[in-house]
Amino acid sequence: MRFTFRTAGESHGRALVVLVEGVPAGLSLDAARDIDPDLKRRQGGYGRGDRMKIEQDRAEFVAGVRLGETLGSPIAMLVWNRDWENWRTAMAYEAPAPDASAEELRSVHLPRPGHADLVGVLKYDRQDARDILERASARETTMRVAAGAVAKRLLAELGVSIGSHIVQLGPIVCAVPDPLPDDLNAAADRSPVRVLDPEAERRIIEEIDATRAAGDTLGGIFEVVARGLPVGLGSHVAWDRRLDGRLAQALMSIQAMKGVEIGLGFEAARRRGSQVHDEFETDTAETRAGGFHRTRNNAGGLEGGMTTGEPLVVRVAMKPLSTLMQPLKSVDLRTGDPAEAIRERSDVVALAAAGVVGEAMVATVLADAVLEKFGGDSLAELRRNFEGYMGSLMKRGGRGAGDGTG
Ligand code: EPS
Repeated sequence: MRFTFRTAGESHGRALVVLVEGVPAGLSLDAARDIDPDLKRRQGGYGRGDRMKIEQDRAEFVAGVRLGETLGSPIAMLVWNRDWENWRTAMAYEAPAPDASAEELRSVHLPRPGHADLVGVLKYDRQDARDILERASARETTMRVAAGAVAKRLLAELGVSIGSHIVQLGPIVCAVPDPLPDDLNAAADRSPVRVLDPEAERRIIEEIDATRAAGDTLGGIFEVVARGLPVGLGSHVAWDRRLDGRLAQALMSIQAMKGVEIGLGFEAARRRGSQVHDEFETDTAETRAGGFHRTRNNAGGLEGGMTTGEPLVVRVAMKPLSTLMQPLKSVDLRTGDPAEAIRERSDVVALAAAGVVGEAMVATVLADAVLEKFGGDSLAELRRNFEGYMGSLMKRGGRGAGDGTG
């Protein structure tokens, strides 16, 4: 059994949908309790545009859940776009009236540098870049977050929790407390820019205001941390089973992400081995890590493409949003003449939201790795398989070789 999902939906279409497969039967799941809080977190953050005043994303189940529990069947969810009311003509499913104007259809002929607009119209042979940007829009991440919330619910049953925070916005680097707060999301969500450094928070808000005034945009870096993972998710035996690669793919697939670091990341390349690798000690209290402890976690919770039992720590770099109110040079697709890119309503920065999307993508990869290792058609079966593995790890009791009975 594997955890997979597929989203569909255009930014100003009628609704966004997602189909989630692989969730075992018997998982308690409630949209208002388990999905909507993350949808709301994704809509927040200082620097978002006016669209977020229109939308109040709420998930509705349309399949796979009955009487508050999963059935083991595909789970289908839907979020209505409230803005659709304002886009009924431009985003109609039917062919337009012969006299419909480009304005009415909100056609886009001035592609934005950095966006999917230009390459998309060439590749898909479209005249109107709206046919591309509606799907390329990060509004799609709403349903990634919905799928991720289901994955988080499943992982929580095994004692795994996932949180995120912002570590850099534009040029401003945040101090990161060590250790991180136990409830990372509760702490980060108290900040309008989801940082754990009040001094940096003040400077970040100033930077966002100045950037907005200049008609420009910002990016930055967020960090996702997953705690409570058992040792041994993923595998060293095949390239496509290595968890580091799977995480990087999932995170890089988020709109506007340009880099992924695990643990020390690029910094490891600048140091000697002795300053990088985490030494081992036995520690029977470290049950999730199989009775071993690492003196530090530079590896970010992964060795050989497998979880170590230490916290998983991943950082992701986001480029500045490509819709600028002070537009960059472009070309009119109808004439080939030089022009300014369109000024669609947009955000100045969406990094706080991106961190929530990052949590969701990490959750889906980890849920998949859990199902790959432990399987089970029901939650009870998954739990038995998980506990059997944890029990046999503890029989080894921090010894390098098992006694053959475990
Ligand atoms: C986006 C442009 C803005 C953002 C949108 C992503 O939307 P609009 O064009 O409707 O103002 O608000 O993000 C969301 C709608 C969202 O839910 O995150 C874009 O072009 O990518």
